[in-house]
Amino acid sequence: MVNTITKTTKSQEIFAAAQNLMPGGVSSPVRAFKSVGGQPIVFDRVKGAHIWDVDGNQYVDYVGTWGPAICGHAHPEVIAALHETLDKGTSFGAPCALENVLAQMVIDAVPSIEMVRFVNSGTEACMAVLRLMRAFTKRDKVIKFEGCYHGHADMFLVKAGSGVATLGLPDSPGVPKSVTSSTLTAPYNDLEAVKALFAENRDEIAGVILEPVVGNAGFITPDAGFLEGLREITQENGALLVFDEVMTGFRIAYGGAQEKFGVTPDLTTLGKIIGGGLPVGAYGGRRDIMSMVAPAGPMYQAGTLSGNPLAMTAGIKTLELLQKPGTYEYLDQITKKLIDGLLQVARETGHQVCGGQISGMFGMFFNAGPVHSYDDAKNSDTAKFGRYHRGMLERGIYLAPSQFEAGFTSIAHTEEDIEKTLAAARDVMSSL
Ligand code: KE4
Repeated sequence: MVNTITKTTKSQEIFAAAQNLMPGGVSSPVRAFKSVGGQPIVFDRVKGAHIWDVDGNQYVDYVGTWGPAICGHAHPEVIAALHETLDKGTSFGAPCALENVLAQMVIDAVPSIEMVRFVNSGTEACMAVLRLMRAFTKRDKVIKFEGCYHGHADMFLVKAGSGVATLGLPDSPGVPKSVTSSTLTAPYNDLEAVKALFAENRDEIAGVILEPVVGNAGFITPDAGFLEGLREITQENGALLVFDEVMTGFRIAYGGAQEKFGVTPDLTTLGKIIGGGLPVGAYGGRRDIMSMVAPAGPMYQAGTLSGNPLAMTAGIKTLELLQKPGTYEYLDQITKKLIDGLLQVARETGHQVCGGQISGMFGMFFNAGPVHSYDDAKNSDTAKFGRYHRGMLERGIYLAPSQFEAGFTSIAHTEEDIEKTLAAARDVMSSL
């Protein structure tokens, strides 16, 4: 029987107080449940595939702190490694051998990366990689895709996904036109639009940056030939190809989307999983390009806590766990069972849906589909998604609080978790 959660008084009290202290009561907008309605739950603790809120309710978690918890929350080996490092201090602000270890693991794993620089978030990684693209090519313009999200730096807040899409914001006030005038956009999966932009801006475009699998407009996969086409077009135009793998890195394959699809960009950004739940971002790529980064070269980028031993430790242990044979086969199998089940239940209860998964990343649109672009995704019934989200939450299933976010599983998710989720979905969708 599907249990329903009724007591959430402590969450409500804490969230009410939070709203007086922090804008919207949150440290990041999408957490406020604005687009799905209802009150966010306040977490007390997490373990494996599960969450406990401050009222003692337990949930199956499909957000995984937005990707990092791919080995399950608070994995005992990660926690133990952190305790060991913690006894030696938290941050050095100086070289530490652990940076070499994680750097080597990233270089060994990601086809495009010959050298890497650690930062503290995906936003920082994307900001830095854009500056590097411009420094290397001596060109200012960059192409991004509608619905893709590359963090909240000014120049990327143009037709962005994730929280910008969730809140339906017309990008953001405070971003000067002078900054976004160099940001060109094209619909995802539209190679002709990209060719046209290169023709209209000959020799002015530093490069193209994209999510090789989109997780910030819901779950959108690249059409056959799209990534290969971008590789050709950028090469033909003396521009760089950059994969923002902050979400897909180490998630859809150990070597990310570039390994999965066999297309090697010039530069890559990473985050989330490589920090194992602590703040880490990274950018890396061809040695000749990365050699421009200070102090090796003239392009400046810096950070007080970059490469700190605690974050390096969590990342190292997480990647070690992911190297275990069968990891990605398990993620693929458990997530396929989940999304196939959700789509089947939705259709059996009369709803128009589409969706899919790659490894431990999935998404479902309330939309007959197919969804190839952000415009397609925006045709989804977001009000119905909100009712679905709330119904699942009441039944102990924690989904990303937006139609324009992907979902994540972990190696800690079990068949039992999936069965519970599908039972809850049948209950909810029968009464949507
Ligand atoms: P952070 O600055 O949030 O670490 O990374 C920014 C970023 C860059 N690139 C991609 C592809 C990303 O998905 C992200 C961050 N993802 C969102 C979730 N869609 C973070 C969650 C949030 O903003 O609260």
